[in-house]
Amino acid sequence: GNTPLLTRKTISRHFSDEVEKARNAQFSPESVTIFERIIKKEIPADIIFEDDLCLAFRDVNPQAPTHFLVIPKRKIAMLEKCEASDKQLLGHLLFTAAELAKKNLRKGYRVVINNGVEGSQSVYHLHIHVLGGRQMTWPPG
Ligand code: TR5
Repeated sequence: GNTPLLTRKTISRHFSDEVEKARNAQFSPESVTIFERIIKKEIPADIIFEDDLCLAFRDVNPQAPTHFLVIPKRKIAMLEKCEASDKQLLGHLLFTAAELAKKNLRKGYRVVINNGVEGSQSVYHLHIHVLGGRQMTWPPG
């Protein structure tokens, strides 16, 4: 009857595609992620900033009118894998996010790092989300 369909609909309302992706994503230290391929320019991306240490590009599936990612060129799989020697790099990523947001998100913005399965991380190359251009709500889902 209709029950399985209803169940699926209910589930999809609770768990978005992004969460589903995150639940299926596996952290594996050796695997090459899509973001490494973007850094090497093997795959196109809408790059808005680049320097020796980091790359910023627009999210392909934006969750706000402005949604871009700031990533380190050196691979750190996830926030929990960062080490004391990464402190300066982490600061640089956050500073870069703020500099880029300053340009056109004058009314405010949200900065997010998803870590691991329950944090809904789907790409295992550290990235800072910057979202803006609409009113954000709290708490995030
Ligand atoms: O869920 P987490 O925090 O891991 O975020 C991963 C983000 O990467 C999501 O917001 C995706 O929409 C985004 N993403 C995934 C791909 C991609 C991308 N952003 C820009 N360009 C992308 N390409 C070319 N390919 C992707 N698979």
